[in-house]
Amino acid sequence: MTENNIDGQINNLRVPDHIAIIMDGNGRWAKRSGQPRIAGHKEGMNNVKRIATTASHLGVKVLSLYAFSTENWKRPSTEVSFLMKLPVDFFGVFMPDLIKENIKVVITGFKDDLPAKTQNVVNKAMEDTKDNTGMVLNFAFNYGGRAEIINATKILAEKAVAGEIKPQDIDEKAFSDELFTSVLGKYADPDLLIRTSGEERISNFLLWQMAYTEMVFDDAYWPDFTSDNLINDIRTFNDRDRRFGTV
Ligand code: V07
Repeated sequence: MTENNIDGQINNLRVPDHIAIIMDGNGRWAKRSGQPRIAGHKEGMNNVKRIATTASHLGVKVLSLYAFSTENWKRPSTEVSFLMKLPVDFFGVFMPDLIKENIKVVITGFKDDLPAKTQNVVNKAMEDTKDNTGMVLNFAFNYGGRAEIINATKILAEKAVAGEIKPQDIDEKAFSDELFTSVLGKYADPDLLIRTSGEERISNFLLWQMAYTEMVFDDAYWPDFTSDNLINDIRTFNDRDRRFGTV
């Protein structure tokens, strides 16, 4: 945890190392002002940059954002196509800011199932930022918690069949090593999950990794979620007692 006191404005804020966010409410944000859903997604994308910048300045080590779930393919095809272009827009507009902020981009999810163009763009973004030493911006993209667990299980089963691992050697460490989040090293498990827009569910995000995560549900729609919301939610987190099942 990083102690933060930016210019004396943010006193005694203990900033969690890994914050995960379910960016919900983009469609409702658009509907509220009579706009199509995609207008909400676009504004939501702009907010990713604002919140990532704030998190980086606060000293967050990993910011994980749930961008697209393995279930989202069931949405209307026009919306899916639009969403698949958002990473292209995002890096097209914000790559210079990410470089300036020393942010490293990682993608966790089933990347191979993405359209080729989207894959190329995200691979290039990871490549262009791989030597950055600041905050890790982790996009959970075509991600699903159960699918991730099954994927890890298959890998371990294949290793067992190939004689590379003994079933009795499968422990929490061996299992975590096969999850997408293993690239996050010691920060693989979020300390704090924030879900915007008032819904109080995990919705198949980071199931294994959230065993001990504190959850804060914020009523703001994602496009309206500001740095002040983030700081308030961190304060809520700070006010809770984390005991990891001990007394
Ligand atoms: C998406 C904007 C944020 C609110 C949630 C719905 C819409 C950024 C990305 C993104 C993903 C991968 C990547 C770089 C950027 C994104 C989707 C939707 C599918 F490498 N925002 N955003 N991807 N929205």
